[in-house]
Amino acid sequence: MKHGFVRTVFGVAALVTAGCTEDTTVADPRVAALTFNEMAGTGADFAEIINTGPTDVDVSGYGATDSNNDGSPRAASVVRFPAGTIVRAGGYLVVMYESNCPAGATYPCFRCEAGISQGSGENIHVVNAQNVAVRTVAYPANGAPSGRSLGRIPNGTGPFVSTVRTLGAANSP
Ligand SMILES: [Ca+2]
Repeated sequence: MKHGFVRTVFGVAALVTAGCTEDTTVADPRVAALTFNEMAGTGADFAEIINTGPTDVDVSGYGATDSNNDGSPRAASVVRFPAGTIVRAGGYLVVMYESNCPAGATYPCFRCEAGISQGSGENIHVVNAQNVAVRTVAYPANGAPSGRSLGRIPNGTGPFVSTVRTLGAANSP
């Protein structure tokens, strides 16, 4: 069971637990152009990250994970991005949660050995080498029905709405 997230504002997660509010991300200029862009907690769970900037971003040594019950990054589940992992300018990185990466993926794709909680929702994170969250998004309970996803429209910048699954590609309503 996962509890605790409430809302996220572009990389600054406001975590409300038992009446207190806590930031779960740190400022990190290296990943400033990255944002969660699409996610699903059903079907093959995944999260897509987009590089909205004009230059490639090297995320070697960073990682992705799900959350502890308090919404913080779960260190035990971190999948580490290996040396040479680059999110191209305007490009994508996909993390599959307890699911395999699509065959023939042309974008960086990694498998995290934890699922995204569809029933109760949870925070999902990009973490730095110290497992501190540098990007966090709250996947809401039942955020996407089976076969669909929750993605930003317009792609990369808009609010999260119901979308078709477009792993490693621009979102579509
Ligand atoms: Ca997409």
